[in-house]
Formats: sequence, structure tokens, C-alpha cells
Amino acid sequence: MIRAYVGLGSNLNDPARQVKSALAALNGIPETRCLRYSSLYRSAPLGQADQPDYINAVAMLETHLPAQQLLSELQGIERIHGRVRGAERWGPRTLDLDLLLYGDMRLESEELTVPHPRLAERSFVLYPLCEIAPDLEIYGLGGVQQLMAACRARDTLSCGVLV
Ligand code: ROI
Repeated sequence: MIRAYVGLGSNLNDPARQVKSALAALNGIPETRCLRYSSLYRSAPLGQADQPDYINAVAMLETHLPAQQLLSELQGIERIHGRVRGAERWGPRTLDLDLLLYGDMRLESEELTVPHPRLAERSFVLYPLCEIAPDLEIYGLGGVQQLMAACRARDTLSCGVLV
């Protein structure tokens, strides 16, 4: 049994509804349970500036699926929410599900890198992650609270709890 963390983000087609619907869909993944999920956070867009604000959240899962298979399930949920992959990399999206952490495992392939390579720089990931797992230590990176403090000191991105 592996504990995994998934980041959710949307800024199109009623983003709060997209994120809530995706959170519900996580429980439909085979051999997987959603143990906990964060509040919804509103954040200014990172990347292309002329796009709507995002709604972000993080979920804690318990799974028996291998990482690659879990990723495929997450991509399936993105697809049913109208996500078109290959659209602009830093542009708006109806739903983005990122596998942030998969146990203590470090993986690097073309398809999947965990821990997520930009996790430590993104307040819209660290705020919700700290809410649901404040004592989490990320192997090689440190505790999530220190990462969040460092991010907050640097960050110009605004991010606040919405719901
Ligand atoms: N910006 C914010 N605030 N939240 C996201 O989830 C998000 N996702 C992305 C890019 C375009 C990098 N910007 C984002 O993929």
C-alpha cells in the first residue's frame, strides 16, 4: 500500500466545479482510496499571465496501483473533464492532475517524474499540501512547512483559501 499525493488545478469552465468533480472521481480509481483532500485555493496564474485565476487543491491517496498505472487513471479523469493534452504548456486548462508524490519513490521517465520537479517552487501546491500533511517530509527536499515558508518568502504569486 502506497501513499500518494495528487495536485489538482483548473482555470476553465467553472474551475471549482471541475476540481470538486475530479476529487470525487479519485475514489473511482481501482485499488485506490482518497484519504483526505484539502480546501480549494484560488491562485494567480503561473506562466502565461493573461489567463483566469486557478482553483487548486491536493488529495492524499492510498493505492495498490503502480505509479505508471495511477498516472494513466489520472489522465483518464483529465480526459473526461475535457482536458486536451498537448495544448499550450503554460496556458489555461479545464483540469490538470499531477502525481506529486508516490510514497518515497523517486522516478524519472519521459512520462513521469516523482517527486514532481516543480513541487517545491509552487505555493499553489505547497499550501494545500501543508493543510492535509503538515508533517510530511519529502525525501531530498525537506519538510513541507519549510518548503512553504521558503516559497512564501520568494513568491509573488498570491494564493488564498477559497472554500
Ligand atoms: N498556475 C496556477 N496558479 N495553478 C496551476 O495549477 C497552474 N498550472 C499550470 C500552469 C500553467 C503552469 N500555471 C498554473 O499548468
